[in-house]
Formats: sequence, C-alpha cells, structure tokens
Amino acid sequence: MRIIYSEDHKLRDAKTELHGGLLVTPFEGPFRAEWILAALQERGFADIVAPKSYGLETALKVHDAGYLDFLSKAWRLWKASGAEGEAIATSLPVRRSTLRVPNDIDGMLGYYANATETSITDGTYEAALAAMRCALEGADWLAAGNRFAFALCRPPGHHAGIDLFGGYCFINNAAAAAERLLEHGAKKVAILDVDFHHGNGTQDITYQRGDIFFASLHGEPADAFPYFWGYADETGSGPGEGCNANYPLPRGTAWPAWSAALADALARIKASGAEAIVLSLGVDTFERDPISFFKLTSEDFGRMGTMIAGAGLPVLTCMEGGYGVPEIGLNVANVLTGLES
Ligand code: SP5
Ligand code: ZN
Repeated sequence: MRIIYSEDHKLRDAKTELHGGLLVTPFEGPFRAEWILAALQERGFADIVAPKSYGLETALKVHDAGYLDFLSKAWRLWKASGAEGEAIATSLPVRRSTLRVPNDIDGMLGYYANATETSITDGTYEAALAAMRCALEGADWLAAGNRFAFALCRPPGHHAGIDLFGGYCFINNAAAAAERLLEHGAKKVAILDVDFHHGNGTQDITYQRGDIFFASLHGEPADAFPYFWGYADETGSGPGEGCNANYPLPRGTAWPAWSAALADALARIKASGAEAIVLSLGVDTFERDPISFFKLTSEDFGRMGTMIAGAGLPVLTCMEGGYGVPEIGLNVANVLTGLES
C-alpha cells in the first residue's frame, strides 16, 4: 500500500472551534495526522511519499472558481478587516434570502459556510491544497495500475461542497481524486463514505452526475451533523438520478447493522459499474469517538477493510474524520491491513 503524506498539513493549526457555546481547541488538529502516521509506521507501512505540486485544474472541476478564490484570500481579508480572532462565519443566507456574494469578508464567510464551528486561519488554504494533492497523487497511483493507496489527507474534505466549507473541510479531496480517476480514462467511479458524518459536500458535488456513484453510511441527520443532508430519499437528480445512496443509521449502531449497510452499499457500487472506489475513511464511527454515536470497535475496522477489498476493485482511501483518542491511528492501520488481507 502506498501512503501519501504531506508535512504541509501542519499549516492548518487552528486555535478555535465554536463548540458548546465556547471557543475550544479544535477536535481536528495536526496531532491527528501525526498519530495516524506513527501507527502506520509501527504497523510496517514503509512506502510513504509526498505528493507532487498539482495545480487547481482538477479542483476547478469539483469546486466553484469564486469559492477557491475566496479560500485563497479569506485570511488576508479577515486580518485586513481588523478582526482579532480566527475567521468564523456569523451571518448565513437562509430560506428566502438573496444569494448574491457579498464584498465584505464577514458576509463572504457566511455565504460560503455550511457550518460555523470551523475557523479559517493563516495557512488553512495551503494545508487544504496539500491534502488535495495527496488525494490526487493517490489517484495517479491507482491509474498507473496499482490496487491500493492511502492519502493521509488533513484537513479532511467530505463536508466541502461545490462552494461550501465547514465541518473542518475546505477542499473535497475525495471528489478531486474521483475526478482525477475520470481524467485518467475511467468511465465510472464510486465514492464510498464511511465517516460517521454524512458526506454532504461530496453529495453536493456528485448529486447531478452520472459518472460518480456516491454511497454514505452515517448518523441519522435528524440527530447528527450535518443535519440538513443525508436522508435515504436523496437519490440523485438529472443524469445522477439513482447514483446517490444514503444509509442513515441510529444512535448506538454497532458492527452487525453497520456492516449490513456496508454490504448493501458495496453491492450497489458493484452494480453501478464503478471501476474504482475512493474510500472516504473517517474513523469517528469508533465507540470512543468524542463527537459521534456509533459503536465500532478497533477489530471492526479490520473487518471493514476486508469487506471493502472483497468488492474486487482498486481502492484509494482518503482520510476524513476521527478524533480525540490515540486509537484513531490503530483503527486506520486496521482498515488498511484489512484491505490488503
Ligand atoms: C470530517 C468530520 O468528521 N467533520 C465533522 C464536523 C463536526 N462538527 C460539528 C460537530 C457537532 C457535534 N456535536 C456533538 C455533540 C456531542 N455531545
Ligand atoms: Zn466525521
């Protein structure tokens, strides 16, 4: 298994997340990638490379150009406005509002945000670009004929929509990788999202497309972030009708029910004719994750990898969520070991 990792993830080191009415140390921080990398090295994964300096060509096929421009300049504009803390959206368009992009940075932040817990900071855009490059490098590795790669993306990407950031995500790494596989000649690819949270950004990007099948297993939206996406009746539209499969699962879901949903998702992916799987891997389904409510064990993550490999397709795994506890490293290592078993 080739591992793709960039030190540049450290450029995103936010000090504040809006949580419980307080500005707390973010759940998503550099320690996550460091714990995961250390666990992989301990497991014996030794083929670890840095990504090439990919430009924005592929990103511009999954994101709005104005949005990427906003990300590139948000911190500078925020500092120029005289703000003292990190850049947090406070005023968002809602039902019946206009959807004109404001000139003022406060307004722009709200326009492009789908959640306000996530601060933009100095280095956030550069780290997000590095994460995207890891995913693109992984796609190139698969396109060269290899079966497995792991892109240790940080910050994560699956909550980043066409023109939306939030949920600790800015650029959709998995969607960019899927797009890259299509650029290499694949006719159809699947994105399988096993993060605890619904991959609303990925769904946003792929919803009307027939060339990317998207399946997501996640906490029921009525009870879990991102709340406004992820119901089972969201099935795609236009050319993408039938290409979106959501598996909302209740509080306390453990391996038997979770793996039954995975089996169904894998059958749908096979039936879709997908030539490769981009796996959006969040390990926040772990029983001791601090912000989630599923009950997977460390052993279950190995079973997950084995089941996914059983589909017989090449798999590019992109890192998404998983927080708080050192076991995130062990759990990722178990998935990758399971894939190769
Ligand atoms: C990539 C990823 O996993 N992003 C998740 C972002 C979630 N942010 C908001 C979480 C709100 C959680 N509230 C949990 C309350 C637990 N008592
Ligand atoms: Zn998550």
